[in-house]
Amino acid sequence: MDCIFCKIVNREIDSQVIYENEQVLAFEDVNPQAPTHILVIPKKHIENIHEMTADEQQELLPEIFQTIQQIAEEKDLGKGYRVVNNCKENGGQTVNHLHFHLLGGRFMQWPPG
Ligand code: D5M
Repeated sequence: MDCIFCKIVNREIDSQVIYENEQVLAFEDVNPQAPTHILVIPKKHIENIHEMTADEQQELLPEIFQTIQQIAEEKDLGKGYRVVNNCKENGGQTVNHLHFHLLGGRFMQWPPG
């Protein structure tokens, strides 16, 4: 499968890994949109949040959100941050491996474009 994030998981291409455990990987976004911009992904290839089974949700979403909380602590994002998931084409998803953007270190505008 030709998935860039699977290649990052398998260390076939380089990335700046922030955290990893058995199920989850967090790494720096290559095109940062904020002073802190980290992607948190399941290691397992799941296309997007809409394709997650109920079992995958139960197993992986707590891990992903605990990882986000932990990184936010480590990155000193006590003033707040934004978590973004883009789902499929109209959601602005460009990499078809489920990922959550953790953005922080500046004030976030609303609504998004
Ligand atoms: O976001 C996909 C995100 O993935 C986008 O912010 C760039 C990032 N990206 C793409 N390739 C890489 C590599 N190789 N390393 C780190 N980050 C990467 P989306 O929500 O799908 O639009």
